[in-house]
Amino acid sequence: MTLLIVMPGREGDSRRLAAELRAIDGNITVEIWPEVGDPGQVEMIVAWSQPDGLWASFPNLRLVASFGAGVENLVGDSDLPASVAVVRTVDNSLAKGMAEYVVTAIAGWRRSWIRYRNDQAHCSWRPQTYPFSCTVLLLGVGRMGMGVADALSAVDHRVIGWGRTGRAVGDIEGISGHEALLDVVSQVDVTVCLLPLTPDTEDILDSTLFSRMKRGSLLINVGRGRHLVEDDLITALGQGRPKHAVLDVFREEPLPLNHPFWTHPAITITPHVAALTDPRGAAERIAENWRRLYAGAPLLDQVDREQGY
Ligand code: NDP
Ligand code: OXD
Repeated sequence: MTLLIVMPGREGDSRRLAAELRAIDGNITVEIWPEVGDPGQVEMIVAWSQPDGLWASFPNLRLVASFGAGVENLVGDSDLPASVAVVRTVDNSLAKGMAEYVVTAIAGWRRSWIRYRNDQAHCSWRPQTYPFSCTVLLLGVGRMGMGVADALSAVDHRVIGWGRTGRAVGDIEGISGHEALLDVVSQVDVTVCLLPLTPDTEDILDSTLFSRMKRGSLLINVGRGRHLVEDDLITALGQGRPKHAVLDVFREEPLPLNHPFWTHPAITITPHVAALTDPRGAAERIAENWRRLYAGAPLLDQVDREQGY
């Protein structure tokens, strides 16, 4: 029985994950694609950006683990047999990394870091005031959203969470439904997209939403590029709703050289690094799911393939 790692373009992570898995459980046979001994022995695959048509080579595949939180490339793959279970790999460091990113992005914007950097270049001393209260709307209050909410609450931001079911968690006010979203977005200083990409959430950051945003507000997209209608954002930034966008994910990655986002003064770009999966923490979760697969026990972080997340 073999556990195969299929992460083209992430050779360093693949090697480190394989080493961590072997250290945790010497009985697991770990291979790194495209080096596969006997495809018939492969029962579990850890995947990220897998090539088209991969699954057909592995007739005895039972479980696929995403090397991260997002699973849109797995649940959206009609070639993946329905009998194969899908899990996410979400260790604590992923949510902490996301919390750090969002808190940093909001602080940098509220506290004028870009302006001070420019002022420093001109030896210019120009103190700015900043708003003393801040309300943040999280689109998605799952594993990432909860970590972000805790970190924002710790610095006294008010947090509102928009989810499919709209349940309140801890101090977070919970809402659901598109009308409620359009209503609340006009009252918040920052909107953060932390949604999974599904047919229901694709293109959610569009002109309808932007037209209802508070003038001068900040948009952060750390979900997926396909949540955002790019042309709508450029028009909306021209109208100050939102005033600035921090974008970590894009429809095409890497962002093409000639893309207008690169030079837009109201857009801050990071290269899909908001939260990185740590091979060590991931290996613990993956090895546990390997054990559970053979014990017939409930899997960690199993995805509802119908629901899409
Ligand atoms: P979870 O599955 O834990 O949470 C998803 C949340 O989205 C839930 O609150 C869910 O609502 C809500 N949701 C799903 N569908 C809808 C809908 N149609 N309408 C309203 N709310 C909806 O996911 P995670 O928090 O772990 O991750 C979220 C996403 O973050 C990932 O899928 C990935 O795309 C992105 N991500 C990006 C990273 C980066 O580096 N940029 C790193 C890690 C993740 P409910 O609670 O009601 O079910
Ligand atoms: C993830 C990501 O989904 O890194 O984990 O985007």
